[in-house]
Amino acid sequence: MVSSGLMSSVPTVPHGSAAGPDAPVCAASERAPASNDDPLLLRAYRGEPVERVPVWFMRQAGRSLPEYRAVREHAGLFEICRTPELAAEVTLQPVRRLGVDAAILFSDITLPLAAAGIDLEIVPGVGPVIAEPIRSTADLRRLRPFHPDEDAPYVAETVRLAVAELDVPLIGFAGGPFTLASYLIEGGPSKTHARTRKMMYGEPLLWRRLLEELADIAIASLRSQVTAGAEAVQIFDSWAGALDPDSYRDFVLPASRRIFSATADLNVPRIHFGVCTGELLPLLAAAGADVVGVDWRVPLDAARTRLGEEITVQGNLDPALCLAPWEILAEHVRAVLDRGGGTGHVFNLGHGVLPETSPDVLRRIVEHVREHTDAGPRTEDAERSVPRV
Ligand code: 1CP
Repeated sequence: MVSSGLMSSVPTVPHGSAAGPDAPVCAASERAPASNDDPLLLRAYRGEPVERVPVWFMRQAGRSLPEYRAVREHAGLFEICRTPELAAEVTLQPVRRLGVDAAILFSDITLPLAAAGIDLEIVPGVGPVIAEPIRSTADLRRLRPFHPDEDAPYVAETVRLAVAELDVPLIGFAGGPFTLASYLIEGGPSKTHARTRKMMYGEPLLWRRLLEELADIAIASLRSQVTAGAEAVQIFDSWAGALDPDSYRDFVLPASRRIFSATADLNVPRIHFGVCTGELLPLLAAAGADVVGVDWRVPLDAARTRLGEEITVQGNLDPALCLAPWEILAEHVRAVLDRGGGTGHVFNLGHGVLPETSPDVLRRIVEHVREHTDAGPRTEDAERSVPRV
């Protein structure tokens, strides 16, 4: 597994040596072709038959871990994100403690917005709060183009530091266009996204310009993370499920497609996720995703029917089950695995780890996923465990 004590053992890599969005990306032309020696996670994302189902948890780094809370006592969230040694350390913490099959970069979906000129703070107990929300064409000017090399070199450096210590893939990520637009327009977290939908329906030109800019920010950010060593990326359009399918198709899909088509040459698996997206699942795939993250509201076998066999599914245990007695939780873990069908499935929660979750429970889930799927495909699953073409 990963070694401990990253902060003392890893030499600092000079800033600014990673390629930005304009620099040539080695990934497309120089990345080794897919091979059986590739990490389990990547083979599962590609839909290949695997010896067992890989597992990681959204929000695995963070408040459920005492070692994260210890770092947080001395540094704010963005301070951690902007200090590569700290951000790499908290990226590695869950891999060491839980034995998961992937690390996820420690950052936040709103960080590139702050780096692109938006006055934004993460307020404890609230989330991202924007001093002056974007509600007009004039406001939109405050959102500058995002150049990761100059505006946020610490992200690529965090990726490099973490990857040097990891023996599992690092997943990079970016916020999806609807979710970031919602924070910018509402000025912070919202239950209804009412102002967001008001702009979407009422000022479609302004909306489209905003979403194009947000797509460009995500593209630049993802390309820079992959160039620095991320081996898969996830687009968190967490709140896109606030929309009906027609509205998503008309008002968000063009921007999502832009992100997926401008990252296709990176040749890494790209995951598309949002909560409450049962009705949107085929559209999340149509954006160009290789993998669709499914929340706990849709059983994985039903999700697969909606998505088609070409798409790998990721999920989808209800995070609240991690607070239930072990036997009940274990039964649900097995149910998720059985509905996932063994092939083309990466085990995860249906949304992020709740802060009150015990890390010991997460570790036990990892072990249980291994025990339940380790013996290779079970007889009844054998048919489904053939490669999908
Ligand atoms: O100070 C803290 O520790 C506050 C909690 C916290 C953390 C740990 C926030 C504030 N952001 C983060 C880091 C973070 N954010 C990560 C890395 C950790 C990991 O996954 O292991 C990631 C992937 C994110 C992504 C993120 N931020 C999303 C998408 C994922 C999801 O949960 O749907 C969203 C929606 C955000 C916004 C955000 N940042 C923080 C909070 C509390 C919120 C949500 C606020 C809201 O309800 O709208």
